Amino acid sequence: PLVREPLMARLEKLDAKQWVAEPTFMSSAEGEMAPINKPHDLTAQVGTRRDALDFEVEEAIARAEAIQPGWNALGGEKRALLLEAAADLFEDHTDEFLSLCQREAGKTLQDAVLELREAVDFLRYYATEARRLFAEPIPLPGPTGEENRLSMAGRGVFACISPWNFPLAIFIGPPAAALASGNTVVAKPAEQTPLIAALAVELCHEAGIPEEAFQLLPGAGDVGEMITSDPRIAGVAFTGSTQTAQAINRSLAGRDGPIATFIAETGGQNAMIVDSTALPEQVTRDVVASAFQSAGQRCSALRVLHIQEDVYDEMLAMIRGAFDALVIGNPENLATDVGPVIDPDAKTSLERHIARRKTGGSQVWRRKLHRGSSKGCYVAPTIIELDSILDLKRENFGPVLHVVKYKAADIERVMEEINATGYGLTLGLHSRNDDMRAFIEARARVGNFYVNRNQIGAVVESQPFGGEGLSGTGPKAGGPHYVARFATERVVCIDTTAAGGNATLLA
Ligand code: UN1
Repeated sequence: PLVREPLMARLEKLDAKQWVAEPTFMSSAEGEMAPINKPHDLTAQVGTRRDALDFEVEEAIARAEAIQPGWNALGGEKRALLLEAAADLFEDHTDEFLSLCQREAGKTLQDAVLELREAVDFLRYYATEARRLFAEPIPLPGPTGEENRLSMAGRGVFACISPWNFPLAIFIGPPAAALASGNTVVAKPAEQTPLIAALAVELCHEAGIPEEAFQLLPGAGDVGEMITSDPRIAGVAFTGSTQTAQAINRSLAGRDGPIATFIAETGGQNAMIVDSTALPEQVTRDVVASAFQSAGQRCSALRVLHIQEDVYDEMLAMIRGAFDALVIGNPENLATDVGPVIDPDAKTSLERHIARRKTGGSQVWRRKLHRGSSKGCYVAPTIIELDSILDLKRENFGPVLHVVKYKAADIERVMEEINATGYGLTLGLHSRNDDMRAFIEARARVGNFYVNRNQIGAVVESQPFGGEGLSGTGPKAGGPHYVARFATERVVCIDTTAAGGNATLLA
């Protein structure tokens, strides 16, 4: 009896469980319950979601606003303890989170484990940051007779809008930072993955974070739009597409009231450069992981591989060999490397892109899909040859790798083209030439530059993550400046001379 059931058996038992996502404060209103199905089997239901109604959004913000001063007054240490208690509860619910990552988001077990790890790391790291930044006011210099100090406080109510590709880690990271800073939060998860978000919020409440301070508002873009256009929202932390970030930016600019803080982490057109000094086995391993892990559904994922002409045929042959060995299938099977994409729309848009490149005359290699794949949203992993990264007009968010051949003499132009995409998220380099590394590093305009390794899987605190340009506003998630961006600074200046300096001047 002391031997615990193996993980896979425990997860299998959870397969029957139906989950529900609803607004934190449910009204008696009868909203429509929408089914959430597995991306890899659209006939299998995981649970239901009820979107927040307009008046529920309205009331949620009012509640969050009312409790914010009290939450802020708790101080950094107490807020840190609550976030750490939530992290402990997340770990206690490992099975449920892994099961939901697989069933609701179509993640492989490996991805699900990494996702939970990252969520817990965010909670613990931002708790540490709450202690560091919100402890005692910082004394500032000044002349004798003047006392100056600076302290940090929450801004008010933060809206956190998160994507389906990291339905737990990126759902919880920005709210954890906002809460750490003394803000209260209304969180809208992606419409595809509200169930895992609902469990995360529930556990935060169980840990002692007041329900009013962290509320869930499930819904699609209209709910997000209603939240961000509300002048009571002091800041928005958004992760998702560049287009949506631009729309939120316009909406924030157009509203009356306080100037909102905007933190956005968006898309990429991520490149890797492989020169003739690179180690082929290492390149193969890292290219395949960067392009196809998580079915390419990471904003950090490699999209355009640039290989030096001298080694192009050899490298591509090895990469194609590893590509041909990828196991595509049900993410609930342990052996699977590549699972489904998130939904039918994602599949359609990727298939359209691939078809267009084929018609345009590009060389295209595709894997065959497994039997039974038509029940789910599978896109066969694909490699496409291109002349230039600038042939791509937008991010293709899935298991599609583009390959460009370049001549050593053209490396300057290659870097110019990569920068000309306007995105600036991740860049990879495989080279054993230190001069080449210095050359690329000096020209790279990306948030995260990875050398001789894969270019995904940034670790909280070790590799703070986030881009520039079309890829986002910074600051870097999981880095030392992130939590501070959710806060406001207040300076108190006291005249400590007996009569008071101004009084003396006026006399
Ligand atoms: C995202 O995909 O939205 O480094 C960003 C990584 C992850 C990327 C998260 N932290 O792969």
